[in-house]
Amino acid sequence: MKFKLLLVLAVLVFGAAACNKKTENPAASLPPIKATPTEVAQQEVIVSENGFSPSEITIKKGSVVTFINKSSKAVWPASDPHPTHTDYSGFDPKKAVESGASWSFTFDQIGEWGYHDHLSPFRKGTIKVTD
Ligand SMILES: [Cu+2]
Repeated sequence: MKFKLLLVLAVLVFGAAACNKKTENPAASLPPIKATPTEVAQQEVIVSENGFSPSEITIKKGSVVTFINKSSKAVWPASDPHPTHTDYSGFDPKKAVESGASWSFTFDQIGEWGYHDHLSPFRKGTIKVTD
């Protein structure tokens, strides 16, 4: 009787183990993707009362630019032309970036992108995206 119970337990345990193996994530057995830090660069643009700094940057395609609002008012970095932002329509947070907050955007289109602060359009900058 005791042996039978053990046998049932053993079957249950092995059965559960087999099930677990089936649901295991197949990606877990793949080799890890190597990080290529040279391909994805990070660039910061500070927004202050004086505008964007640096106002002109050159980055590689796929780089991330983070606009950090260090001014006392909300800012809204967006692609030219104002107010439609159609040159590079994705380059637009679609809302204001509050004082103290930041907004990041990945530039994956090659070109020279003029931009402005949608809330104070006289503040301007340029981001050159190269291959
Ligand atoms: Cu605008």
